[in-house]
Amino acid sequence: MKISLVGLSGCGKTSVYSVAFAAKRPEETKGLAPTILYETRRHPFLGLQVGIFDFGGQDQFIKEYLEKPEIFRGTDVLIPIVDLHDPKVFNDAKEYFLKLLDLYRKNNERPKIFLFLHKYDTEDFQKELLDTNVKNAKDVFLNMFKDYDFDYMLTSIYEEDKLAKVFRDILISEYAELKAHVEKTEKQLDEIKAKVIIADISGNVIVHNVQGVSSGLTLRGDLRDFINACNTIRENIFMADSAKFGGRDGDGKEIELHIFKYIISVIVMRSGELDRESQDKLNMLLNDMKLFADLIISAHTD
Ligand SMILES: Nc1nc2c(ncn2[C@@H]2O[C@H](COP(=O)(O)OP(=O)(O)OP(=O)(O)O)[C@@H](O)[C@H]2O)c(=O)[nH]1
Ligand SMILES: [Mg+2]
Repeated sequence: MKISLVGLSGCGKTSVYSVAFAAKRPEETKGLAPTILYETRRHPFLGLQVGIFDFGGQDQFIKEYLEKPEIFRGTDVLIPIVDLHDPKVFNDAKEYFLKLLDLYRKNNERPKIFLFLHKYDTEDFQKELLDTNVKNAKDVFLNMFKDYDFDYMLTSIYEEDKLAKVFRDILISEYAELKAHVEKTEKQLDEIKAKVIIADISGNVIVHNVQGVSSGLTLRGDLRDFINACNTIRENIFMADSAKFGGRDGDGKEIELHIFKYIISVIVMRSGELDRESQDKLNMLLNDMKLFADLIISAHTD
């Protein structure tokens, strides 16, 4: 799967990548240098190799790409990014996007498009201006993508959890049935009185009910290490595609890790026994995740 991030210089493409996928804190992006030409990164997600192309937005590079359109070829998801703090260049951005759409038309390609109306925050910016800019941006950009499978969202690197969810939803949009499944799981989690984290085996968080366990899509390092270690045991010692691991201290604190089909991991943390209802719900959730893993595997083999 190829995702292309496009937009004018300074609109926030590399920052979006860094916060959503590379566990950077938003403040750390303040010193980012402009991207030269373009950068590609590979990111495994639910067993799928995702290629993220970050196209530097300085004029000379845009000019270069538009002359060598092959590098945009094969894009499954196009993410045009608009800087809501810089309305002066809305029209320049629009012109760039129109040229890109022209290229795709010539190539006979039709990527899905998710427009980010970005920097939707008041970090070094006035609240009153922000709302005006959103309105103007909608006027300028919303009707140019109507021939496409299109959606738009208000994004900010200062809302990391929301940004991670936006990407999670974009990534699972490739699998038709998964989205409903994830939404159901989100509801189920609210009703279980234990801490539960559902991630893939590479440590991308998909759903959780614990604060502060992820940075963007990336699960906290210690828990990622735990999954990695258990996954190695699963593969080398159990030689099974699914397995369960657990740990407990003297005071009844417990952690449990379920791996389903070498793709999905569910971490459950609790202190003491769960009440009956939560336990039932947890069992249902685990069953569901087993199905979820099956769905992913069959989507891969299609
Ligand atoms: N307030 C705010 N600032 C942001 C946001 N995203 C990025 N920035 C800032 O915007 C500046 C430029 O970000 P970059 O990610 O380097 O921009 P870029 O689109 O990659 O630019 P080029 O590589 O030149 O195309 C940095 O100072 C970021 O901290 C956001 O959501 N809100
Ligand atoms: Mg950049």
